Amino acid sequence: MAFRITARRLAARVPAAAVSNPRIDGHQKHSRIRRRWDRDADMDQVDPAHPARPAPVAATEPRNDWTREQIAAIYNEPLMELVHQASTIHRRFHNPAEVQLCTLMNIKTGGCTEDCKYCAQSTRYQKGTGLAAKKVESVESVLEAARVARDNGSTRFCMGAAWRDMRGRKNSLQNIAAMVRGVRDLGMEACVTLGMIDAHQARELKEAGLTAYNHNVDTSREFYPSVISTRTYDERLQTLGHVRDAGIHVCSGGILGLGEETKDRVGLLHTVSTLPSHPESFPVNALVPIKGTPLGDREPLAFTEMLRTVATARVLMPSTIVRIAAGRKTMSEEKQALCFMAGANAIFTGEKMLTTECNGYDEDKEMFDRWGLEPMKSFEKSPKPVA
Ligand code: SAM
Ligand code: DTB
Ligand code: SF4
Repeated sequence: MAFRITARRLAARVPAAAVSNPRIDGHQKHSRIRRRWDRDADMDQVDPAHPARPAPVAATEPRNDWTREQIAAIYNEPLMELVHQASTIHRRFHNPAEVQLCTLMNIKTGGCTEDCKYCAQSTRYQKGTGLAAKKVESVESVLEAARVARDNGSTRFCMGAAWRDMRGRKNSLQNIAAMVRGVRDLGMEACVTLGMIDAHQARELKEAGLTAYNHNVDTSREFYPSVISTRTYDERLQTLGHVRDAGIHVCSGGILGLGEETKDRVGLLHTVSTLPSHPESFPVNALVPIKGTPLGDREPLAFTEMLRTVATARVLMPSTIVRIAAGRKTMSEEKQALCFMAGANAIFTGEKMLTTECNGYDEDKEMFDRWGLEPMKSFEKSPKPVA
């Protein structure tokens, strides 16, 4: 069972009417938050605003039976309360000082047949983006970049290719298997993102030693068709199933700021947190608007939505690594710190994402020093603190 509901916790329940009056005045609202904070101190309560659900802050193990209503209730908590709860859970499941450093390399730039409206690498928008397609990088050049990443403290190397899928790419897959083996020989975790793969391809990657496969569901099932028409949500989920069945860690997250609504961010969180096993990694991308793509002129997402998504992910999937992915370059250090406080514990570092800029190694080292953060060790997270 995911939660231990004790008599003491049930006794802590206050009448719902006392806390759910929408006309509650400022002072009462304040003391409501305080009362809940007081009780959180011993992490032993039922959420009075939602007595049907035990407060997730008491979680001692992951669960995957969340409803959309429960997720929306968590997402819409008063923000400081949500961050506090996420932070409390984060400390129970992880060492809060540790943040995983991951470096990304585009091993096949541009020329993609898909129509993802946010993407610089789709051929559909090539006239506007001006991005030329390139050939696949050589194994040597990839391993050289991985060595630089390792020497700068990265423990995971992620290789991305602008492909719809791996059909008819037998040679490329063999090349990529060699890259994976080389990265693993450097003592790093290896991740790839190559579009859709089948069960056989997943097994081949597993045999090469692949640690994780990145394949984002991106948004809610409902909003997805307004962003991508060339492949379905279910096809995305099928690939995730092949990855999981092959014994490879699943890295699947989303992209925010596409024009979606709160219910779509809740839908995204619902999809990943109700998979049979949670993804080991959940990347949160904020749209980097690319000139020439259909979403090139979108206004930036409010940071509070990013923070709510990070914090809610931490509450729903307590063991998962929550990764701040695209969009970090334009976030202030203080905003990033708030995300770390709310449970984010991985970043991409090292000058370049796929086609856009990333925060550099030195810049991130300095930030870590200022905030008392340290790079997560590969494979062996420090023992988690005892609750
Ligand atoms: N082609 C593969 C695929 O689509 O799975 C792998 C690469 S794709 C670029 C990986 C992810 O990067 C996307 O699913 C999306 O979440 C994110 N991404 C791509 N372009 C982005 C942008 N302009 N801003 C933010 N995130 C972006
Ligand atoms: C993920 O979720 N984000 C990364 C990684 N996985 C492959 C990619 C972000 C791409 C940002 C836009 C670009 O650089 O083109
Ligand atoms: Fe292709 Fe991936 Fe870009 Fe979509 S996100 S256009 S599949 S490279």
